[in-house]
Amino acid sequence: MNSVTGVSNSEQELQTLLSSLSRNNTRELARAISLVENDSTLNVTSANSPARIVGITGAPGVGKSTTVNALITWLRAQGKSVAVLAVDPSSPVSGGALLGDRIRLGEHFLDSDVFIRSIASRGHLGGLSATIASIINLTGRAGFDYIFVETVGVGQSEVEVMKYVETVVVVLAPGMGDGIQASKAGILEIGDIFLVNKSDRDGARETARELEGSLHLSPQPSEWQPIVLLGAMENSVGISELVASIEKHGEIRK
Ligand SMILES: Nc1nc2c(ncn2[C@@H]2O[C@H](COP(=O)(O)OP(=O)(O)O)[C@@H](O)[C@H]2O)c(=O)[nH]1
Ligand SMILES: [Mg+2]
Repeated sequence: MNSVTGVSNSEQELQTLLSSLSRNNTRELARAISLVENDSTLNVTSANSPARIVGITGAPGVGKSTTVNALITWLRAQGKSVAVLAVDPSSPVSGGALLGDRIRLGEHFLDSDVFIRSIASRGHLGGLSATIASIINLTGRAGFDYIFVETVGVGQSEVEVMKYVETVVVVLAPGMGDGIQASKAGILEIGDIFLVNKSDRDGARETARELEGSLHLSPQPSEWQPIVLLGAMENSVGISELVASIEKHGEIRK
């Protein structure tokens, strides 16, 4: 704490970093994120960034990270810059799941237009929500075209995190009882786009059909009807449809 201004050292450092945040200086972005992560009194507002902010959620193993990887590859080919925030609300330190993601996303680590960051929550639910909002805003201020927020699973914390994105993509896979899991967690209500991944496996079409059935049962918001897509993200099958749907939803949200 500065005894004259009453401003904490981390607040001061954050203000300095904010004035120079850019895509070309991800070291400063990373530092700013750490400050916000470690001090829940620090808040960063959005500053109207043009970034598309997209949540990727779904049960473990359905292929969320594989989907993010396919999205990065596709968007980079279009010259877009991409940030990925991998949120693990349950773990105080980055666990095995995120380590696996790191390896999978490894091919993008040397690309300066790709920023990948794991976010582990040290606090409780409310703390995480405030923190994730600030971190998304920081990343937006750094000027990325796309910000993907990937969660590790489906649960109340994930639903909470998805309040801070514009477009929610729910990933499911055949034969995992995900539909049931997702509906229990309240994920079905918040999804804008449903991706039934692993369409190379048996049962994907059935899962998509069941999903469409259950979506029609819930009351729909007016301007956007949730859509169900099939894909096999390991081979980027269906990636152009996924990007097109994300774009379309983004335009409606503007
Ligand atoms: N058969 C098949 N497997 C996939 C596909 N996409 C991902 N997987 C596999 O599913 C597993 C979990 O993927 P991951 O992206 O880590 O899932 P996450 O836990 O939701 O992030 C990995 O072994 C992937 O290789 C796909 O399109 N088809
Ligand atoms: Mg993952």
